[in-house]
Amino acid sequence: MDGERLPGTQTDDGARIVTHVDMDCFYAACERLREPALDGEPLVVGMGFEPGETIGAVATASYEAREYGVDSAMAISEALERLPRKIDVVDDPDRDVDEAGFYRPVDMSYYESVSSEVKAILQERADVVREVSIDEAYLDVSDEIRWEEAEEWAEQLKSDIEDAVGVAASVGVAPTMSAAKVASDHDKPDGLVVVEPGEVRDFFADLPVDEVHGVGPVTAAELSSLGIETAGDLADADPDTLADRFGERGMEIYRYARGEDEREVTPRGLPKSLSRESAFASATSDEDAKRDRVRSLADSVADRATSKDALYQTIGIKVVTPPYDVHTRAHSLPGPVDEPSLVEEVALDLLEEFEGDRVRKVGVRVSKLSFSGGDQSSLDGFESAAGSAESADSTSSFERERSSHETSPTNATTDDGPVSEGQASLDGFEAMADGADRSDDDSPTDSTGDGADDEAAESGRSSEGQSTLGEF
Ligand code: TTP
Ligand code: CA
Repeated sequence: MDGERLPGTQTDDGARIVTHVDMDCFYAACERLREPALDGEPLVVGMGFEPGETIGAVATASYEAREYGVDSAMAISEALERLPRKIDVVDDPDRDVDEAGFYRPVDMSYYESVSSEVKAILQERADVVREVSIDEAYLDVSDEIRWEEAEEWAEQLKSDIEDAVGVAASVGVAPTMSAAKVASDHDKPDGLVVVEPGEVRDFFADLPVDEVHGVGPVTAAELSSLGIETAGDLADADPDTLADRFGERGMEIYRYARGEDEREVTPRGLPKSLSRESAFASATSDEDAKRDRVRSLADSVADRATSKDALYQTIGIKVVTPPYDVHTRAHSLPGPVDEPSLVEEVALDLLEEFEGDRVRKVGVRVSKLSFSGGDQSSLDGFESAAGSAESADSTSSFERERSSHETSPTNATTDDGPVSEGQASLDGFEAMADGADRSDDDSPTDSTGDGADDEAAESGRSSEGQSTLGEF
């Protein structure tokens, strides 16, 4: 335990809110998606499962198969000993078919397509997303949420992924990347662990030392020989001894065990859309409150787009009415723009349809994004700007919610599909959009300012966008 710090002293105002998302038995989950009969069955995915084939390795095993001792990287021959193939035992009266499993070969392109659906949702949820593998990403959500909201937010993220894509994620939220990773692993599968600033040392105290980020089995054995069995032991160990024994890496794992990790989540991958939403304390039909909130969210989303050098072609809103009916409406412009005032104006116009309705929650989204300028390298993009512009966003929660709940989708559009125009009050859009300079000579802002905007949204405080209302 920590004798040097008082509880809560890690909670400085600068503590980031880092989320680590890691899909559960990912390849197996993908196989189950297209073959639901595999649900609940021991399932092994890997190479070398052709009849008679014993060469190869396990890529992953479902949690049911792990109970038989089958796990990633195990030789196929060993996996088959522990868990025979059902097909091999089904006609053998001496073998128990219930103690056998299903084997499927790896199909990377399919897993990648499922992964990109998950990543689209993640990119929508945070300004800063670092995709680190096919089934894993870090999100810095410091500007999106407050610690008090972290659990509910993470729960929502998990259920949105599950509903939209059909695969389960484990999520960890913590003030550092290393702690968030440990947190996401801690309660797998279907885990959700939030470790607030000031709780990190307590959280780590009793964990086996090999759960610390960067501690593998070999290091764990060496640490054990020093009497260090838990992460708490490591945090309390003599740093000089660790440095002598393990060099710089010794100091690194020592710091991680103490909840100290200066690494920042840096983005990788380009978002498909940007959105922000905000709930009212209780459902309201106060038109000013609804409009103020939408205005703040629109400003916030437009700021994020500007800060990411993103142009958008579709602007939409989400309105949640009691009990929990989700309505989305969107309008597409003739071309991509970076026009914050337009985001607000379109959002407010779309909101008019809900005049008189009691509303629990509102959201604003820009989509059909393109990244035609600015510092592409800062986004570390794998995708070309053009590729991004073409990307459909049909897996976003906005789209999903619309398709599953929307009552009258007259004005709705998919990001890549044709738009049903015809809102009289939107006349003049084309002229405005055409008039908007499609080049990107708006210089990007350094800071997103999202946190401030969120606060504005939460408090119902209107923002400076008020003046543009007159132009409508
Ligand atoms: P992991 O996230 O390590 O494992 P997982 O998602 O299967 O299971 P968990 O619930 O514990 O997170 O790896 C992600 C995918 O990467 C996994 O589904 C298959 C692939 N993989 C391999 O192909 N070989 C390996 O040795 C490992 C570890 C993973
Ligand atoms: Ca995983």
